[in-house]
Amino acid sequence: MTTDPRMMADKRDDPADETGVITKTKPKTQRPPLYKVLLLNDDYTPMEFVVHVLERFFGMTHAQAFELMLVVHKKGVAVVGVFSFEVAETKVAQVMDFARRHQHPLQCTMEKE
Ligand code: TYC
Repeated sequence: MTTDPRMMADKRDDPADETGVITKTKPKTQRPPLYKVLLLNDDYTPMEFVVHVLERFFGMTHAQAFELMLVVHKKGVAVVGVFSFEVAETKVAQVMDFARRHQHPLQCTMEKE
């Protein structure tokens, strides 16, 4: 801070000048958008396969995975995780590829939160 007139190019630095009322600028930090990864129910994929998927690709314990599998089974769909775009895209691709290789119709999608 200065009161020397030769140094007062910026009005915000002058305590006597009240014409420039903007005293602070808000730093606008941009958070990256998040994406929900959804698992959909179907009539054919075995429950144990879904439990395995949730353990393998979403880091859940067997108990967590079993509980969430039942939510999908009963309600039709559930959010299994929230990630950045790239991580969500990778999870969806991993699940879809794993299900396809085992010839199960399990569907996994993503949507912006
Ligand atoms: N509904 C399936 C069954 O009864 C189990 C299942 C659960 C399938 C969750 C998909 O995302 C799913 N075998």
